Amino acid sequence: MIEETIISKAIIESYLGELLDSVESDVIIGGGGPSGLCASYYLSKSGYKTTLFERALKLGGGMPGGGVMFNRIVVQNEARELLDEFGIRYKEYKPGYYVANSLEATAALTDKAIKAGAKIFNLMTIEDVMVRDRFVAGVVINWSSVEMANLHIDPISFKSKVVIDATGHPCEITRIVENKSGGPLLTPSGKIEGEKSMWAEVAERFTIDNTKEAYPNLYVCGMAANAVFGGPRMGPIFGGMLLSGKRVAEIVMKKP
Ligand code: 48H
Repeated sequence: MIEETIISKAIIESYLGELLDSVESDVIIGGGGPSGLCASYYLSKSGYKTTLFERALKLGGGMPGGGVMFNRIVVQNEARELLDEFGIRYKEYKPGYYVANSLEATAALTDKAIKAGAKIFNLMTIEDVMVRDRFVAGVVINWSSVEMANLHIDPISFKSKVVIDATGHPCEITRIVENKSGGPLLTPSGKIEGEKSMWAEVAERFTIDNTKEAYPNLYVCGMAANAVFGGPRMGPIFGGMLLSGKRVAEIVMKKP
């Protein structure tokens, strides 16, 4: 015999328990694309209480779509060890260029992050941040369906020592801080510098070099790093996204 109300209670209790526990975290990550998932894996694996909010139903951001909807990604030599770490299979296409299935890559990143202990909430949008005397102290979230239906429903707040903006091209969290905090960002102009046109080689290096603090306690990784600090885009090569996710985790772990 199967009792439907037991199914309901199991889902509600299990989900709400995790949500309640995540109201205070060490690190909150906005965005579950490759860089955010990778960061959540390394932070959780090292014992950091890590919560990730993803607006969409499914994780992976721009990764599952590969290049022009061909579900393949390319990863360069420098990031090959990350493919091994996540158990993502690949083939060498030309020396130094590895091609992988983008669906397998997305699934592997998600699986490893959750099993390492990251608490991942999909269908939730970060619509604001908490700022205290010029540092970020957490995020303000609402159901993505509320945002999509344009309903006037107040959000709730989640606190953390660090927030990571992994929202990709739109760099949404940093944009909120820029618009509302009243203080300059830690960029050359004090504002979002803006993403530049495609130049894969420069862009891949730029992502890693600019994975850093953009405002006190707010770090950027992945495509958001290029958008915030003014780097080019790179197309469907994903090594920089993975390396940036790992790097932001390392930087946060070194933070006093
Ligand atoms: C909650 C949000 C919010 C919000 C957005 O775009 P992503 O895949 O980001 P990255 O940086 O990990 O990877 C970038 C890569 O996919 C890419 O676009 C590349 C390599 N482009 C190169 C090129 O030339 O175009 O993922 C960001 C995620 C998405 O899933 C969004 O839904 C989510 O963030 N998101 N989640 N609250 N306010 N904003």
